[in-house]
Amino acid sequence: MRKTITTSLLLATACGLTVTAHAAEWTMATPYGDASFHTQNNKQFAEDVAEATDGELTITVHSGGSLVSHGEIKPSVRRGTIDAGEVFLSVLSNDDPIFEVDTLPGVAGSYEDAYALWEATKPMITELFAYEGLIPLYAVTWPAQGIYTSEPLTEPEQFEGLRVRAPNINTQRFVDNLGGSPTETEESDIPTAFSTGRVDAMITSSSTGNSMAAWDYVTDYTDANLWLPKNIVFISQRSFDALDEATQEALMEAAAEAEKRGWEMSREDNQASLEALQENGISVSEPNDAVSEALQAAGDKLFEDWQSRADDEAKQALESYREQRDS
Ligand code: PCA
Repeated sequence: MRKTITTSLLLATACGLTVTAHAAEWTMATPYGDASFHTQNNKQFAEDVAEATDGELTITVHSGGSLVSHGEIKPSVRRGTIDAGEVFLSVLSNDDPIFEVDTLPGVAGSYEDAYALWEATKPMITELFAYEGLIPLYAVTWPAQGIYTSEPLTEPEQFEGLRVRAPNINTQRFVDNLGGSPTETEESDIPTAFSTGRVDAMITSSSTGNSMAAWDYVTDYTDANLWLPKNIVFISQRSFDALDEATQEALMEAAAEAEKRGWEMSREDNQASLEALQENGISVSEPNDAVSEALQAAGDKLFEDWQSRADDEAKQALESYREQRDS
């Protein structure tokens, strides 16, 4: 884009014309497919930005990992290959444990609490992104995570050796704690993982179960309300700085709207997806006492492990969330 501006300015100067800079055209990559409410929200955000800026800034959303793979999205925005990206926040946990605070059982088990957790951890997350020349635009939660199996989950022993698909490292640890055998698999690879027999079960939300047609592979969904993990959408500071002030403002306003809308969409999608799962033959239930106890024990271990890795700033952010939640 910068090249285009330079060329047109040079041409215009050579011809003795005055011009205003060309409109900015951004690319945004997300690992999630068009059926995901996150992608729909991002596309709405792009439309809002184009409208609010009169086309001064247009954003093309490339979904389903079609432009850049999940693991490459943040490095690509940092390098400036693309302008904006969306990732599952907790996949960044190797950079800092604060990024996986929303995948710990028992920390935030409702939409209200999950949002309060986001507010309490946002300053630290924003600061860490800023070190890398990145600006978070908005974060939106998935519905609570549960467990998909191909038989009713009634006893903790069923986890022994169960090959469970997990979307991030923390979920893999959780499966390990339960005695299962975790495999990290991208959302878009779920159908292949099941059809090739690589996994027997998966941990994800009602939404992903619905958009990935879980009924083709499993029969039961245990709605265990494990945790509400977020996606984060971010841009490069460099791309932002290249915009004029009015465009920057319009962008940030649309981002605030997208965050609000996204959390609403998540709630609605959870309801609609739970219904769709059942309409398609999946039996949805809550965990019984024995299974709940096992999940609790695995979660406690996960939390201890997190505490041993998190620094004081991360622990402080969690503490301030708890104070606010309990006040
Ligand atoms: N769907 C995504 C992330 C969490 C979720 O609910 C996935 O399973 O990959």
